[in-house]
Amino acid sequence: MAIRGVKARQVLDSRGNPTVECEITTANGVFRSIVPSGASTGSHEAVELRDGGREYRGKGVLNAVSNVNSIISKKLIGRDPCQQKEIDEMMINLDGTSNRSHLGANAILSASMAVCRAGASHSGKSLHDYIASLSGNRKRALPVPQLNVINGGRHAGIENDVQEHMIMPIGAKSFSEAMMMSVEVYQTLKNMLKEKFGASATNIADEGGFAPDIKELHSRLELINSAIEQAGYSKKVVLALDCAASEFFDGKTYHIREKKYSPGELVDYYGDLCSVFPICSIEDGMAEDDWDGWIEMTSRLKKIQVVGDDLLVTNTARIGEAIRKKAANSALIKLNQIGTVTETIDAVNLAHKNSWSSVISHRSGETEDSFMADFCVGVASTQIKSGAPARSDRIAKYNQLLRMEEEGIGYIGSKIR
Ligand code: 2PG
Ligand code: MG
Repeated sequence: MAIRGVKARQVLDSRGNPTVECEITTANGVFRSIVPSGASTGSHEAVELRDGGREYRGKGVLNAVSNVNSIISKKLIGRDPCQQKEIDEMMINLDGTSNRSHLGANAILSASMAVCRAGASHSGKSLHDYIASLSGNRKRALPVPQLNVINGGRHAGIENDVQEHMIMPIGAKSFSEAMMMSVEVYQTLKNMLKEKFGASATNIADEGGFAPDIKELHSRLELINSAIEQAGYSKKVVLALDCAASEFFDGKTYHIREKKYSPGELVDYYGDLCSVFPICSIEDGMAEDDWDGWIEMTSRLKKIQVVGDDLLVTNTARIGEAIRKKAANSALIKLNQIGTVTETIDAVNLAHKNSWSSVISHRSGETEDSFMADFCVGVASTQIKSGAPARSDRIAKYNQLLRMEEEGIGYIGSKIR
């Protein structure tokens, strides 16, 4: 049951940018994986290798592809794909840097995920059951989705603004009911936007959500909340934000559109929003290195989930530091922020051991690969963030969870923390 072949190629992501696909061949068949790519990336993330130069405006990944085909493949062929941990460690050592800048996190992750799929097959398990065995998790539940219905910031070409306005169907009884409620809210919102601002307000951005140019955050939340009410799901569907605040922090002051906030004033502002709207989670409310801002936000907004994305970058050292400093109470998890399946599992386990929640997340540049949906159930994360209920790059993950529901796996519902 050894790995017989390793082949990477350059394919495209949902924004038309090149990305790495890797195929691992064993006696059981061909196992494939594709790496996603972010836009509002944290500066502490593992390095995504890009070629530079003229082709694809510098965004080609042929060097990363060649690193898989000529360097990584030599070390993988002949190995047992069930040795995920040893294989990931081997690739980390082969790279030899702390941020994967030699081989590229995109090269390493493509192989790591494809090996994981091959390992699942050779263990005779589904991918999520196999990931559960790798992570030592015995629980099975389907996560609450965080669906980004209004896209802002970098994902919609709007400067100095909150990036993601999400809905969370915590009151559903099953994952399929959760998706039905979310779709109904999304389509109600679409009609409301069209009536109020005209059809162009329903144009969509990178993560499948609408991108209306509505200046006030308050007004955007009011609209989403009215859509929830009109669809008949008050209290069953609640709100969440990803502010991506590193994008509007100048080192001292936060700038949301033309308003300015000190870190303390920004916490006041979030607190006011939470008292008016049913917001249960705020991600990246503070910038990636504003540790004092994070500590203040976590201590003052005790009732909500305070999620670190750019702050933590799926890195156990940063998650450990945030746990010690009480700088968040939840970790956003992205496989390509760190570069291997094993390190991502370690990041989730560290969060859970310290009574933090975790949210498994897509990137704004996505693909048809639904690995993260199996990963989410495998590691027992209570939430998944995969964009709006629109566009196949987003829907692929939700559809994979709908398939898992047929195995009799229940819905986590309101027990997200
Ligand atoms: C985020 C992600 C995904 P990006 O900030 O959480 O929504 O965006 O992939 O652009 O970093
Ligand atoms: Mg984020």
